[in-house]
Amino acid sequence: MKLLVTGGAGFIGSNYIRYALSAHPDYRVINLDRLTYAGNLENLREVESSPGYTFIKGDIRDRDCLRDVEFDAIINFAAESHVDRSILDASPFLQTNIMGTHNLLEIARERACAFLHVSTDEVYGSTETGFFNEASPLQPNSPYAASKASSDMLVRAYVETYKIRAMITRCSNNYGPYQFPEKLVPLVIINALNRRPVPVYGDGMNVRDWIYAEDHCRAIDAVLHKGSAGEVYNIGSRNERPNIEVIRLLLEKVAGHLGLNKDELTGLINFVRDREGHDRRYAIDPSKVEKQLGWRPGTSFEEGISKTVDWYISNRQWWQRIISGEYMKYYDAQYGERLKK
Ligand code: NAD
Ligand code: TDX
Repeated sequence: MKLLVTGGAGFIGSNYIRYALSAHPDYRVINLDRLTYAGNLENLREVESSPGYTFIKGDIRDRDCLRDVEFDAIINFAAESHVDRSILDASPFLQTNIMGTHNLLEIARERACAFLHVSTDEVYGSTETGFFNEASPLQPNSPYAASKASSDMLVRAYVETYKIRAMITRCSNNYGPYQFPEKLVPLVIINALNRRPVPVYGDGMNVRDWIYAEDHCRAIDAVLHKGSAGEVYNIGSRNERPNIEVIRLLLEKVAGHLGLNKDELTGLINFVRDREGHDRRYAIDPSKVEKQLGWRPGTSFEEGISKTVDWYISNRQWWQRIISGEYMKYYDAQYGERLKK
């Protein structure tokens, strides 16, 4: 299997590449990534010299960068992924998430290869009650969610019109190693370690459904191998929590590491102005992927949060280099010269 992974230098993509190369040593994985602020080749240090791994610096909006590259399937992780940034400026979200996906769909059509599009539960919008299933209407509320919903619609249209072999996964909120520190979980851990205020949007009672990234990666692999063309699969861990509960648990774990009493860091909690259009609750029903593909999450929330806090504490250099901007230099040092030859 020769797999093109787009956005493989980001959080979930890099977790997937590590997982795929260890679960399937015969795989060839080509990582195509534009290395935006969220792309970091330091996420892939463990695998960068594996014979099965190749990196290409390229943009999913540019058809030419894939002209001479062969592959059997595409997994599309590449995206602008942060809701707050989409509120400040939607344009890069529309460019990459919609136009970039369209470009990949054209490539999948031309080459008749399989296409797995990694989407999000945010496309369904917010609900106070019940759970979204794969047939629920798409009601995106942020520019980010609208761009992902648009790309999902394009995938659907290409399946219907051109009969391409595409599938869509819609996953809930991920957390785990290598998540960029703009997202809630790493932001809380790092701010707590630095004894800085932890911003809580609104009343802290917005609910998200949390999944450990490695579980998401296993689900993607299951869909790649056992999923049916044209289908959508919701992926989630049945693990809803209000933000404030997640934040308190993280502060407790960090306090434990620092040898403090469990409530000693709660004074860092700082309620701030709410996010515009802040979705109140995300909740998906993952029974289709469970029943049809036999996937189950393997990591409980308590365990996953403990592992994640441990990881950020043991890998301070990784996030300190992001905060200082040093990580941006890694590409040139590792690949720049080699690629010029
Ligand atoms: P991320 O922001 O950490 O990584 C995105 C990666 O895409 C980066 O490496 C970036 O350099 C790359 N990229 C951006 N624009 C590109 C372009 N034009 N061409 C090539 N590469 C480009 O994101 P993530 O959290 O790892 O999310 C990965 C995917 O999973 C996204 O499609 C996202 O919508 C989806 N998703 C994320 C979550 C979550 O909780 N993080 C949940 C469900 C779905
Ligand atoms: O500082 C913060 N304070 C806060 O209260 C941040 C960064 C977030 N929040 C809240 C907003 C959300 O209710 O925490 C919740 C989680 O926020 P994010 O980490 O920004 O994630 P979210 O907006 O839920 O979107 C995420 O999950 C779905 C990913 O970023 C998306 O890429 C994915 O599709």
